[in-house]
Amino acid sequence: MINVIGLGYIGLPTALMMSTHGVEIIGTDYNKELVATLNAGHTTFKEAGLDELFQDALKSGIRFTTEYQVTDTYIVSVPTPYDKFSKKVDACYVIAAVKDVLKVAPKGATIVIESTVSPGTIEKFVKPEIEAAGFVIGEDINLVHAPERIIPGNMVYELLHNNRTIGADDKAIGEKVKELYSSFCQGEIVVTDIKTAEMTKVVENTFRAVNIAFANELAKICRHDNMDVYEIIKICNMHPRVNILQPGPGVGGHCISVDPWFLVGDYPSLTNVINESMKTNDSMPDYVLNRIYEIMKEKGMTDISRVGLYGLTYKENVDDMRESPTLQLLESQERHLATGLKVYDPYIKKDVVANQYHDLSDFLNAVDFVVIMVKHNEIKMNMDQLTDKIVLDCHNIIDLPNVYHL
Ligand code: SAJ
Repeated sequence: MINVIGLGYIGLPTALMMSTHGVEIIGTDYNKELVATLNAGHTTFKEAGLDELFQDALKSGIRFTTEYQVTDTYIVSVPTPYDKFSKKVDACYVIAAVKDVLKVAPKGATIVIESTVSPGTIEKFVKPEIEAAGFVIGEDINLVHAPERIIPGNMVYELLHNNRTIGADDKAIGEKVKELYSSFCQGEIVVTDIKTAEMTKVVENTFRAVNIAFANELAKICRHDNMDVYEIIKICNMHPRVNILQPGPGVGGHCISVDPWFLVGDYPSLTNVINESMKTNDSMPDYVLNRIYEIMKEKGMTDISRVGLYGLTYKENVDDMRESPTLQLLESQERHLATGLKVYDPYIKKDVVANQYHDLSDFLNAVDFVVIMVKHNEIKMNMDQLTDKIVLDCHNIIDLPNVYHL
């Protein structure tokens, strides 16, 4: 039996996937409300295919509880935020989960950490906890790092098909855990050591952050000299060895906007490109706010309450708002002691910010100027409703004349 600790965006789908592939699973989370929701037969977030997977896992016998189980294998998938001041990874949730596991784990148990951590975190912070509890690593407790790679919006497919990395300092244990993940994973599974696995995960997300920053910087250069960044990227990408990403209103989510900071925090004098890239991405919500101001001035608009932000989530077609550029923009607006921007997102049913709408038509009736912050399919399908609006399209998806861009 496997005890999956942490039933959030990664732990829940992973637990469900294993359960539907013949592995006996008990999911544990300290959040009583979350466990109650799952036990009442409901998932806790929206994701394509998740509800079906959940129902299948229930039939396969998955159970959810707040209690840690006595078993031989634990998978820890709890959040790893970064410390806003030092930029270093904050492994407090991982450490707390491991400590709780150690209270019940029998000798010989394996703890697999899925949470993203910076290179050396397991050595520096997790191993000492295990030793302090009186266990000998490699004899009493085996440690493995198995970072996930699934993308919100396509999690179920990617869980099945992505290649994976297993980090274990004891090769035989690595192979054993590889076998466990092979129960459902159809991709290639590479076994390496723990520190290499930690680094690969952070590097993958850093690669993307740096490349998005490059696209964002190009958007700024092109705006400055009145060039079409999208046309330029399109042409450049016809070169066989060039593949530029797309500029946007900022980078959100819990991965690409967070993980690269771990490297900046740990290697401050060696991370110039990464540091500048993160600052470039973080500057985008403010840049959009400035574009709104410029366009309002050009159009002779003075009433900010006639401007609406379309989209609150960190990216399209998900209900996840973590580190969302829209929230960053609203915070920046407040810091400038201004308020009044209207907001709407089809995926956010609860009131989370001021002046939030829950119906597209009501929202559009209330504004003259729409800023496309997120490219949800809904707005692509309702483009005709924007013909009489001023539009700032931060994703180049609205095919109408008179649309402004980043
Ligand atoms: N974005 C751009 N321009 C682009 C692509 C993305 O501005 O060309 C923005 C998006 O709008 C969004 C952010 O970047 O705000 C991140 O979105 P994403 O869809 O690229 O990635 P995430 O954060 O949802 O998921 C990433 C994935 N990592 C990589 O692609 C290297 C995923 O595979 C990881 O599992 C996940 O992080 C994670 O958990 O680490």
